[in-house]
Amino acid sequence: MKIIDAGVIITAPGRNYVTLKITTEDGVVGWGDATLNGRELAVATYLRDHVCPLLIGRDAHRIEDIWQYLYKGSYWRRGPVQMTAIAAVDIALWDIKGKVAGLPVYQLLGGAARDGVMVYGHASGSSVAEMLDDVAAHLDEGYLAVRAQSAIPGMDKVYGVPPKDGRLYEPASSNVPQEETWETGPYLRFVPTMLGAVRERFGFDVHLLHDVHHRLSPLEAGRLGRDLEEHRMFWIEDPTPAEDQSAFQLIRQHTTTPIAVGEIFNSIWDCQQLITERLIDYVRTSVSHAGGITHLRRIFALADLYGVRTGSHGAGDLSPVSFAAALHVDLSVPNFGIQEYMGHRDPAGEVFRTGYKFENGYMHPGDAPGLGVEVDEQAAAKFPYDPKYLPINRRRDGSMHDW
Ligand code: EZ4
Ligand code: CO
Repeated sequence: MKIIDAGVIITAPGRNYVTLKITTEDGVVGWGDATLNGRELAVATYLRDHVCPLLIGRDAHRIEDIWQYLYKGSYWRRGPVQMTAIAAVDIALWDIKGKVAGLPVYQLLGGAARDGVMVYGHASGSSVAEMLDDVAAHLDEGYLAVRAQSAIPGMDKVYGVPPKDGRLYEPASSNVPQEETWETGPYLRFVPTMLGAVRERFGFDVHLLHDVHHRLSPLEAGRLGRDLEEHRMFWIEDPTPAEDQSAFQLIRQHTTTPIAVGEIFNSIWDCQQLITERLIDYVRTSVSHAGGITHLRRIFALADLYGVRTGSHGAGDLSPVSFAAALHVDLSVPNFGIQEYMGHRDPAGEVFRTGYKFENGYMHPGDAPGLGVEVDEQAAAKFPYDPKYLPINRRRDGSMHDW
């Protein structure tokens, strides 16, 4: 079944998304997500100029071979741009295979290993009281797991807390990155109290998560983990910049608070040491940034061997196409842990027609053949690309810090 067309759609229904459309000779269309927040056009160009021409005439059914052809064939391997591009192709080919088979993708992956996929939502506030109300709202909606982030006294802007004007907390609204100020001391002093307040009000039945967003040193992360032990966290996420994998040995020596890492990883090699030395508890690689369903399954299989569970990234900058793909993988792997679900704000729903469902804290991708998401190209054309950058962090002395 030959591929006869491959093209890229860039649209901004609320935020930027890059979508790959692959068409086969018998008219089957597959969709892939190629969105790399803040660097969207690099992936779009990589696909348009270097990948799409190579797809024409290839057999859409040979997913593994096409994956290897694009990965090994580029000579310059890995990196977020290439791996997001390969992911888009891979996701679109799984969509096609499902549509041709008349089966939802999770059935092709071995079928459902559970009835539903537990997701966590984002609760936040510009004060602890406001954050607690947001946790309550999530519990009312049925969530069993909630990530809590709050503004920190003495700090101007903090990751995970949206501005009052209803804008998203990332990306920045301007055409240069918004600058934020980071101070480790106030953060480390405040966070245990903030998360303790959640336990005080809601008890220990709700799964509680927190994203550190790569900002601490290994020793600081060990101290935070230790301070949070009494609050029995589901996890703390990205405690340190994780390209330094051996740093996690130090964190592990100091705390039993579970650690989740990997949303910015793009290959199995990025998490090899973390998994094989059991330095983390959850691997957060995503289907769209880590080489698609084909490569993500390989990472998750390695993780399973070492008792590491999955906890994939699912922020709003991953389009509904990759969110659906994530749910298919989540439903089918033995070592699923949890799935992040930030949702997509309208008008994203005008462009992406989804079939996945949320019920009582669990999600299901639905049973439509393929991924179960269709893209309305006419609607997409109404929302032109809108250049945006993620924010950056500086310390008070002006030096750059991890965001
Ligand atoms: O900052 O996806 O856990 N979720 C996150 C996200 C990331 C964004 C970056 O584009 O850390 O909110
Ligand atoms: Co994160």
